[in-house]
Amino acid sequence: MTATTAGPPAPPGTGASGTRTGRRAALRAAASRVLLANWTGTSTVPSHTLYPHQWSWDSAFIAVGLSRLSPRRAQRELETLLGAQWDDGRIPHIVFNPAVPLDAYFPSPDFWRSSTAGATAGAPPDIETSGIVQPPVHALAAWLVHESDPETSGRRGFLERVYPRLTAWHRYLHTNRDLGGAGLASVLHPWEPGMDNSPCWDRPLERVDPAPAASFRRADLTHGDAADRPTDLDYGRYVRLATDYRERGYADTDSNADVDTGTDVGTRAPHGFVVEDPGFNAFLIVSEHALAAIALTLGQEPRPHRERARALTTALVERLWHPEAGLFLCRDLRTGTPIEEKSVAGLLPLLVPDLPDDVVEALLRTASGEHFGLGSTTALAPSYDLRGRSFDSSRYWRGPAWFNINWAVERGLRQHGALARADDLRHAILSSAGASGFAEYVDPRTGRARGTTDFSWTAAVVLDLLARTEEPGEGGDR
Ligand code: 9WN
Repeated sequence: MTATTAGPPAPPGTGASGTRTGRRAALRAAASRVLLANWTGTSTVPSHTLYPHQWSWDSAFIAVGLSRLSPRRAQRELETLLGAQWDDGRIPHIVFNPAVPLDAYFPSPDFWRSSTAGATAGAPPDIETSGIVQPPVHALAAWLVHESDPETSGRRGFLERVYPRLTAWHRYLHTNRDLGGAGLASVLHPWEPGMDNSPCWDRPLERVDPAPAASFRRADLTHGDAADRPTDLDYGRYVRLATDYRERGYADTDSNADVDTGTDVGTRAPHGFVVEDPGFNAFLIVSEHALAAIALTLGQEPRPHRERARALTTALVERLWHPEAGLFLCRDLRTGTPIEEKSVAGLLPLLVPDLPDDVVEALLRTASGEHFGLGSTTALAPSYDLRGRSFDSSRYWRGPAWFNINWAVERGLRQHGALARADDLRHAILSSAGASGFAEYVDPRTGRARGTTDFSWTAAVVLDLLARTEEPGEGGDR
């Protein structure tokens, strides 16, 4: 696959403004080419080689970037995804393209069997999807897509169409997925928080019996370097958890079971893996605020969304904040204990607007401290603790820096008034994304591209950040 090399934009204030503007235009053109090439006619693949279908949270980030190119296409991206929503409200993490051969990606539709195994949970009969979910970035994305061009959005009735589906999605998370009983949404598979092989999952996964290696065939190693990807043992466990969920008809709780067995979740939720993740819940809170903004625009009542966002914020701090660690930690609901690993997911609550001041101050210190090194030893936030015993600068979510996550951290820094740091991070994202050929992820110390290139959300966040960065004559909207 050809890397699209735009070259980094010149640092702020250097060189002739014409040169800098020219470089920004080249970067924008290169990012646009990636998204146009990855468009299938109704949605965008993350990568034609490694991920040849539609992914849930990818589409949310992609829609935000697409809105800078074509608001109509951005709306279509989200509406295609929402078209595969289940009757119980869940938005599946993959919507399969029937034209793509089964062996192009594993687990394929014949593994998930959503239209049959998921029928009781309300899976659509005519579209094949996975049965698990991904972080709820969608309402935030819908709001940003609307904001980028309110006129087209209003004319097409975009918010009217997506609002009921987005509220159903949140209702699913607030009810079916409140397995800890404190209001937070739980994840049932390491793919659900989007950070598949994070060291946070090592302990909870030890309890899961891996499916035998001979029972499935990975497709990812055909396109990716094994050193950049999860191990076979990880995959065996992913397959076991997904198989068990499918065999239970993708039911989130077991209504026949006794309620309390001493752990956080008891037997109500008979899943091998049940975790409260701060990143997943931070996106849920921000998206709940976005639903309030959407409701207000549509002349509906925003208060229930605001109240839910407030209640979730309180639960997030009470359950997952750990002052001695200086960040939020995941909570393993099978044991009722925090997972003592520092993941960038623990910094993502910076996205949440009304956190206590001492929490914000501690998060800002942790982001630039020895564990994440943001602005000191690293230009982009790594996915995992630089000093952690499982840190690996190449392997997927065990260290590499990811562009969607850094986009979110940038928003969080800006929101909490750390403007100079947000500007530096914005510049680092633009520079590294272009120089790496829009890599899926990069080594946080060297910036070397890892995973695949021409990756959609990397291009998308570039388009969004370029549009937000004011340049004389370009009409940015910061
Ligand atoms: C499993 C598509 C997805 C991202 C995830 C990322 C990776 C899939 C995989 O790719 O996960 O969902 O096959 O490894 O971890 O965040 O949404 O880009």
